[in-house]
Amino acid sequence: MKNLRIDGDRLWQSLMEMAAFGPGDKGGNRRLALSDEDKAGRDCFVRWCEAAGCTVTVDEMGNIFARRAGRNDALPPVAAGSHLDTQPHGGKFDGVYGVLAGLEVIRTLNDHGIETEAPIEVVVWTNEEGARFAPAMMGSGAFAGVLDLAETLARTDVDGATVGGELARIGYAGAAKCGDHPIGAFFEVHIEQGPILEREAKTIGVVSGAQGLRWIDVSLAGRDSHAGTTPMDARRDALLGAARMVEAINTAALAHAPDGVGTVGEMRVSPNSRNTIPGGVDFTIDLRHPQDGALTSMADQVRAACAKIAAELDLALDLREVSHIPALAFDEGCIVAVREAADGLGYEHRPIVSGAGHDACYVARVAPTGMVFIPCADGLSHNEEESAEPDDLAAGCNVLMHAMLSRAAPV
Ligand code: HGY
Ligand code: MN
Ligand code: MN
Repeated sequence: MKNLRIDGDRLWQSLMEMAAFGPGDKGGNRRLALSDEDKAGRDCFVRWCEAAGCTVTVDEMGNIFARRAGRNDALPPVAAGSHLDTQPHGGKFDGVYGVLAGLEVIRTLNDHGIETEAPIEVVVWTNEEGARFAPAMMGSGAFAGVLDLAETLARTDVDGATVGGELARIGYAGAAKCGDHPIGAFFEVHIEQGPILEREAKTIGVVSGAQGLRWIDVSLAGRDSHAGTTPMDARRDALLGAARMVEAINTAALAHAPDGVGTVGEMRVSPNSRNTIPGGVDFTIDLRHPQDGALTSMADQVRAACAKIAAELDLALDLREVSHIPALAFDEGCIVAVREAADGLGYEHRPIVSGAGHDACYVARVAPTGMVFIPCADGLSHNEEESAEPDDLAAGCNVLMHAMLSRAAPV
């Protein structure tokens, strides 16, 4: 069994075929959650899994579970998985790699006629990115019982479409009860989305945990008025307030260096007319830190700064926390399984904490969970130029397979 290897060419080919669904303008992908492009990718994945002999079930949140039977189907499955949805300017590997690596494990076990005691599953979690519908990691969050299902299905995008309505429209409003699906162990393989593995020439990151995350939505209300006739001291300029708050958020992150990070990624200005002083601005805040205490301190500093700026400019301020995922440690047994698989395969590896959020962060609440990282070029992700080496993709998939087999007991 220890000489078992996946088919790296087939894995690469499947990644390139999946990349055809929702191509971006610069070689990456735009496959927003529950869009027609996401449906096309999902349908393709389901076809591939059924062709590999899997039975496929879909739950109320659109999470897809492709199951390869084990000798004892009463045992909870050992699962791999990630997400197929992408950022608006996404790459070909973020999320997709974890899904198709899981399928490649199943295809390899089929090729070699290997039976396992426990079933093997591959999971596609709905809306990991949170780009179209906030919050992120929505499907896995509802599965883990952290996000309320009804509230999640009612979340809307900027055009007012709801998660539930879009799931029904693309045919993935499944019958299975979300969360009523025991998992024996879950492993997610993912590109690092940062520079460490590449910089240190390590093939595998043995992920010990993930940093904490807070997402806050901000609405500012001033007063629309004429850009030419309104004196400077008579304005209630919401965009001026937002600009100062963006600077304050950056200052709060830097004040918690070297690990604190803060970003304003989305902003909508109203009425967005060049000769009207903006009376309304909505924007998003993304704060992260490996220590929860420091993350809270950053958030407190940001809230205080926003309140002060709003008062100075006579703006109404509404702050809404839409997501708070505390820093977490993965299951020690799964971490060891990943490390021992990397050792057994002879890959250079190092322990690493994830800077990004992942579905594994929520699944870890309900099942023993581990992650495997591989390098990506320049540590770049959430960018169409995201790329990874075929050999690294194959190495991560081999580690995934052997870590899974260590828990699924091949017979
Ligand atoms: O935001 C994240 O960390 C993930 O890529 N959705
Ligand atoms: Mn991802
Ligand atoms: Mn991502």
